[in-house]
Amino acid sequence: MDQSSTILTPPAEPRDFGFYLEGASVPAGSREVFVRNSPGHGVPVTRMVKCTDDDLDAAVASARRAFDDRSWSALTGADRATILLRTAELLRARIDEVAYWETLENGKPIAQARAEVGGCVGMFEYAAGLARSLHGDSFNNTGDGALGVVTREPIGVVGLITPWNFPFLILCERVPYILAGGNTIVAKPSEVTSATTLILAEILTEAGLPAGVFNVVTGSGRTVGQRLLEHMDVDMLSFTGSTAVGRAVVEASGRTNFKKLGLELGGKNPQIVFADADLEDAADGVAFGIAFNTGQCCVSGSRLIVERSVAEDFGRMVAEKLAKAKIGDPLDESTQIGAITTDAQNETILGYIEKGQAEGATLISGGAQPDLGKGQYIAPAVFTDVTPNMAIAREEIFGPVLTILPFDTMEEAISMANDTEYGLAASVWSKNIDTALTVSRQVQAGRFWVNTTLAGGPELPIGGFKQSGWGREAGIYGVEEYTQIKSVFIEIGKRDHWIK
Ligand code: TXE
Repeated sequence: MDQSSTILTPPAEPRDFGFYLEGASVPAGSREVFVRNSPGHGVPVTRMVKCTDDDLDAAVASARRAFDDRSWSALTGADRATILLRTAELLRARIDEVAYWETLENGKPIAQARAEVGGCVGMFEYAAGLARSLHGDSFNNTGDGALGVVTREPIGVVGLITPWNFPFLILCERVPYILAGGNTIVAKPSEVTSATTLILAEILTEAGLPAGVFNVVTGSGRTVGQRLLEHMDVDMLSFTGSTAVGRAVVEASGRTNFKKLGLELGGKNPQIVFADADLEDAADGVAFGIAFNTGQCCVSGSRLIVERSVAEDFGRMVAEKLAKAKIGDPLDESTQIGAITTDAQNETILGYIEKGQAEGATLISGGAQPDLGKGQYIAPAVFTDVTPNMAIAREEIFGPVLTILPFDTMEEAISMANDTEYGLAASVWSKNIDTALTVSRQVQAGRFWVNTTLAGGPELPIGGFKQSGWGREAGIYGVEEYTQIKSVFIEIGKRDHWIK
């Protein structure tokens, strides 16, 4: 790759990646491989191993052994922190490289990918602090004859299934916290975006993570993914992806060993804009919230709920902003909106744009497919004349499609915001503190933004209310999810005998 020019280019030949077992990369050998084409360029960029059932079993066995031999879980928090900090350092030195492969497989703009990977460095640094500060509790209100101690124990082998929209960011919102808690991991990245998970495996080994603590299997969700869900030797599973597969995850756990689950699923997130907001800021925020990552974002602000008195003007302001955002080659530094990641997702989004019009909504801007001579792109679409029952207003599209619904009172805005099976994220835009705080208290969402959107950091937990998921990732809450509590009751001195 030529890092010196402004526009990088895809590799001349696809790069081969092995899967990752026992602290080393395993080449394909006689196994089948699959090729990933860059959605922004339409050329092959990576080749991955189609892991077999035996490979998955070997990865779980590797994680099991590394957990049971206590080479990781019995380290001091300080020693675990040292390795997490070294990982952060090594990752910082490889930001450009990780961002390059992320962009090639996912289609997101390179500048955005670089910022995401930079953010991941902070996840490892923060989790290092948590490894040192994680602690239990004690109860000395038990009289002089006893002491109660509560310890936080790792859960064991954690399966980690991640999607293609933020392959590295979603991984790093989980891995450092899982490791900080003393667990071992078998990761199964999305089949279309596995490269950066495999690069992280290399970095972790170089940082000194014991062999077998972090393993990666590549391949399809229906084969190796499903086997990971059902595996009797996996103690917990963290899944991020579609609601449909989320259901399969819950069923598999119930059918097998009741493994603990963490789920981050879909969203249909409201952006509530009041007439007293700074409308310039709000228009920029709403445009960013729907077009960032081409709307392929579980926390995209896809439902604009705006006070009627400003609805028409504000809709126009957002449409004008979006029309100015630069759609282009994801490897171009100046690109703001990149490619749609998969052919299937491209079809889904175009299907919804058609359906919206067929249902009677008015497309006021976007929706076309700019011809860049390569790759697949969609200009952000904005719909007015939307009713709450239309599919475009209810279903997660996972693309740059914004629906506008006007409201008259705050109560109505809150009830429209909550009129969804999901509860992942929401934003309010208002300069009235009472309005902003009342809405923030009453909207059902795991993440809430006031006068901003899609913001956060390693300290802040991530997760959903309602059908958007179970549990929380990141922050102190994230590491606690990957621990279990043991209570120890200690008797001091001579026992008072039951049988005299
Ligand atoms: O997701 P899948 P897809 C939503 C979004 C999108 C839709 C479909 O609406 O349009 O899901 O995307 C693995 N057992 N989100 O089809 O299939 C798969 O290999 C075990 C929301 O890509 O859920 C991948 O690693 N694993 C979302 C991961 O699950 C299985 C992010 C996600 O893929 C499996 C992505 C199985 N049976 C999509 N089937 C969010 N919340 O951010 C698939 N997988």
